[in-house]
Amino acid sequence: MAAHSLTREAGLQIKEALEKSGGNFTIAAHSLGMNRNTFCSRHASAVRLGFIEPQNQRIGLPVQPTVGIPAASSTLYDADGLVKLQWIKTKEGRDPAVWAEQVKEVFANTAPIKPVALRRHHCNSQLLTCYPIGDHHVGMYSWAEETGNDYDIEIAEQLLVSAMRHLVEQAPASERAVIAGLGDFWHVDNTKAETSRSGNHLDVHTRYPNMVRAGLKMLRTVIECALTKHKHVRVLCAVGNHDDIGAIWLSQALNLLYSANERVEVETSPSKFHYVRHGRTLIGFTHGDTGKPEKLHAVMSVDRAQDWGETRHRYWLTGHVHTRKVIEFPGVLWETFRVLSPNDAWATAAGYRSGRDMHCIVYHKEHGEISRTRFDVSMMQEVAA
Ligand SMILES: [Mn+2]
Repeated sequence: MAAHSLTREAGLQIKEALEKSGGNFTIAAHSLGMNRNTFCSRHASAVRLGFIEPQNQRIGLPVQPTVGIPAASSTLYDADGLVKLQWIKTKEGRDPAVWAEQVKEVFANTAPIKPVALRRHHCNSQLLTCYPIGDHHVGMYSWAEETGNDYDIEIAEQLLVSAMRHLVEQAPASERAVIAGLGDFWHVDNTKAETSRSGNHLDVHTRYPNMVRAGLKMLRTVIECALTKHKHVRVLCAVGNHDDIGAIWLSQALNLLYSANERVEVETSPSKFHYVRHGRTLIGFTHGDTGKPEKLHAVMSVDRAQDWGETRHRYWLTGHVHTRKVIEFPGVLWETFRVLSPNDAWATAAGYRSGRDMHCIVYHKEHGEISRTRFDVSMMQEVAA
């Protein structure tokens, strides 16, 4: 080891390292085995001492590697913070060219890493992707000046189709998919703009037949979107408190529409509760207007006693309250979802305020829910663009 001020050789070494690195101080410093700060201060000294011309400091030809490896340095600064004097300690180092040859030899005897094959086919059959559609209230009219957001059959379609396109794009190519209407797909249940259950008169955007046409069209787009990614698509439309009748004929209509398509299965059971089993995963679907959350795990265990015993991951997916909530009960995780549709005037006045989104959830045969993707209504314009 020898301590000395910055020699011409050391200055030129700095210059060469910088030229070889293409002007990158970090790379140049590393090539000389020193940290960047040391390199920078030595570079400043070299410039100050005239070994490096400031205007040419980043221009030059590649040079031969050197064996002088700097080990440490001490710098004396003047009152202005400029480098006044510098001592550099060097030690014998390996010639980088020799070192490079040694590294090459090491890797020459190493087998190249083979790209990992995407076990798509095997992987896909393990997964099921679920697209729960929260209360979409097709046919509802909402006026932004009154409620903060506009809503009509066109906006209903744009929202649902945008959400589905985004979610399908993000979803894995699972073999199975479930499109689960969680109820209240329709806003009204008769031509008098009322629900059939309670006779409440509601704000509607259009005539009932026009609502039906728009709703079927958007659901057809949603199903066909899912078919671009998933081999088997199951569709279920839970009965809500707004569409006691509408949900029934909707299931029947979709079943007829896809009767010739072996890849689509539409559930036509008039039950309030629907179940899908996927390996050791069991998912229940219901609107949520009947059967309190704390009662549903018992409902599932009775309705699907054998499935209950053979599964380990159980879920209830529900709608109705237009807000997100997850509760874990013994043996089952209950969840209720937000919706894409905005509040109508009644809900706005009643003080309901929730975010608006749609999820797609991926379930594994052995491990239950493993991932999910969320579409926020604010993403609609981006997806449409
Ligand atoms: Mn409802």
